[in-house]
Amino acid sequence: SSILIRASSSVSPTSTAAKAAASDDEWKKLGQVCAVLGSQWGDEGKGKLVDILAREYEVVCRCQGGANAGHTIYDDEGKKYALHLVPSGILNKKALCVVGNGVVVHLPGMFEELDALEKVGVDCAGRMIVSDRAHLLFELHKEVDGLREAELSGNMIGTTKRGIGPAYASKATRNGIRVGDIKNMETFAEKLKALAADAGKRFDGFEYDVDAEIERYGKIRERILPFIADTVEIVNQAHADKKKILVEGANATMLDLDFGTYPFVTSSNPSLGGVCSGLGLAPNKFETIIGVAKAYTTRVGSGPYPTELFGDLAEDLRAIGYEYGTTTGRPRRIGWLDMVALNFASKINGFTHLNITKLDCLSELDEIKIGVAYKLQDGTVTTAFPASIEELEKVEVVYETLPGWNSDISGVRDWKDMPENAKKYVQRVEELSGGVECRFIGVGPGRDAIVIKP
Ligand code: 2SA
Ligand code: GDP
Ligand code: MG
Repeated sequence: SSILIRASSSVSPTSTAAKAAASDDEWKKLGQVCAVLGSQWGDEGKGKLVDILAREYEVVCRCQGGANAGHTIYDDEGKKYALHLVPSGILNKKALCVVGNGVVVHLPGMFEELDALEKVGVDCAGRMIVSDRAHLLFELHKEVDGLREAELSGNMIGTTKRGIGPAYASKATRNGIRVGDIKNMETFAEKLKALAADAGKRFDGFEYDVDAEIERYGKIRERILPFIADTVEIVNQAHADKKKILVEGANATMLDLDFGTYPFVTSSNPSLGGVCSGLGLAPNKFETIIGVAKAYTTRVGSGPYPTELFGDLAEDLRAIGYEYGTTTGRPRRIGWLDMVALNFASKINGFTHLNITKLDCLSELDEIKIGVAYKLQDGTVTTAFPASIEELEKVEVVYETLPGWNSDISGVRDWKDMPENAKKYVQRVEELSGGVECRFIGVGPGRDAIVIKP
């Protein structure tokens, strides 16, 4: 798969805000360690913010998930990049990119991604390291992902079929294989055979040429060795040396294995707990935790979605926001902003700031709704996010309606130039979130299309 998908004509070269902001003190106030996390069901625009912030950070880390993530970035020339496993800091030449221990790594896919980046002129050599403790994701995990989904037939999770769940299952079962294991090909081969035999016992239709895979990894071995590092030591040393560390969340809190709409979730913890355990950096080191939230919501895959929209409005928003999966191309489901879910995510992660993205996509609406509470079947109105998906499927959302601004804001770069009703929308989100500051407001896909709220 090509990383450079197409040059976009709609994105202007970096000009005002991002450049000015990069030298602005605002960035410095974000602290030495900053995490950018998804607060909804993914695809909030984390990649874009990480790419912008990466200019000010020396180390950019992924901590969980794998190539199920799809982070889209436009560079200064408007070239589009879709990153999956490689941290979005790769476009900043000065940043060291770290793939932490909590990530599940498909090595052939990772090298494909790096090769595609090199091909379009992104120099990756010596700029990325991979944790020796990270688990390897093999072709067999993808195969099992597909077989499990097929078994679920009508109740499919709607995974990305990238083998994520099965790879984390191997890790938890304790028969997984770690990146560091590739140093010894003899024991590596034994472990892979045992892993394949295990899957063969469980699934009738399991097809996997383990010998061919061992041979493939024998070849990959030479290439991966220079990447393998004790990232726990390196990241903590970087911290001790006062280097600035940025964390790129993948997936999102509502897809969290513990806090999301289980079982319609991913198999890692995209919330702050997973960041700490997936990197080996202690919680008290995190000064800034930015929750990224679309001004509306989207979801790919199955599962309850209280504020989901259908019909013309959903279709219009899908078209305006180009809401299709970055990894799989699947159309995303669309809904109103859900403050019950957002406040739940804020509680779990301790958001210090919010980045409201895609506010420009709401510009044509006369009225904008925000879900503020759920009415349960017994009539109780709650602002707590229910654990039970049966209950969630039956909630009635209580909405607040705000007037639209009926003007294009994609060219706005300064808060003072924002239409009054757009300002009111952002301020209302801040109020409803209990005062979490909406520092960043996305008004377009390009690097420069960001407004920093004073
Ligand atoms: P998986 O593959 O086991 O992690 O799938 C489990 C659930 O998690 C959802 N999931 C995602 N949701 C939104 N975006 C994701 N990344 C890609 C993107 C998705 C794509 O950026 O667009 O291209 O389709 C992502 N990854 C996992 C998934 O839909 C399941 O609901
Ligand atoms: P991520 O997974 O959170 O990094 O998000 P994705 O890259 O999967 O999806 C977000 C999409 O929205 C991408 O196509 C981005 O280019 C785009 N995007 C991000 N922020 C904005 C914004 O403020 N406005 C618009 N119109 N598009 C945005
Ligand atoms: Mg995405």
